[in-house]
Amino acid sequence: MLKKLFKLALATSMIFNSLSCASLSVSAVKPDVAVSIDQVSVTMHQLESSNYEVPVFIRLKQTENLNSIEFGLETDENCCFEFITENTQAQAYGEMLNLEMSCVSSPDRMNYAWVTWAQNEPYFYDETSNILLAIVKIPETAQPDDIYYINYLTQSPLNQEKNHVWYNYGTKTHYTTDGTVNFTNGYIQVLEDEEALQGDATLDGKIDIADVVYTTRVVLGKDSFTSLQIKTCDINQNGIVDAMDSLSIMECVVGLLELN
Ligand SMILES: [Ca+2]
Repeated sequence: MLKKLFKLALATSMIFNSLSCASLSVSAVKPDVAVSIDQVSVTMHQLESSNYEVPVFIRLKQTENLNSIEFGLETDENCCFEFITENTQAQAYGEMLNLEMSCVSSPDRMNYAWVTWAQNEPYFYDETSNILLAIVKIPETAQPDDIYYINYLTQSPLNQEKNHVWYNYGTKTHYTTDGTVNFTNGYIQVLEDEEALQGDATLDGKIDIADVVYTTRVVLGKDSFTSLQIKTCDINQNGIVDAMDSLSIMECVVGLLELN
């Protein structure tokens, strides 16, 4: 739960950082909306560290005064949407606008979500990017070179074909459903682990006292390693990380032993 809250806080700050105000423009031209789903690469080590949960951003950009849009998201049947942001706020002209986003995922179809995006403020002539965060859990059997697709859908939960986009024109609310949606599908690609230095428990590219402390905590059962960390810290290659390995890393730090 704490991890999810942290991810939410991180995503919220990214959303605020990515929002921008552009100049006013009023037009009767049919607006375009672009929905793009991130194409993400993760290493096996990153997957193990994040419990196979991968953050994916869904970015929505409007060119005119969009009122609302609905669309579906579907990922591989072996994956599920663990979490999708449900509400956020955007800043325009120095004011906060409420952007309501609700997501419905079906208990028997966890790899599917229906997104409803709407803004409370009816007159909004701005070019803005809005971002949804989805946490996609991929199977723990994932292997390097696996690809899990995340696709944009127009099919609603009731299996209706729906491409629902509402706009305002001028100063009167006038809804239409014939705008254009340009979409880019996303994916999660699994990569081989990067090479790590022997003894680099923290995987930060250098061997120092932090690696000794981390390894000692693992030896004492107060912390844990992923398989990549075990591989890189099992200095005497006896299959486990123990006090002898911790000592070897210490000797490396003080210059008594060369590990790499
Ligand atoms: Ca290190």
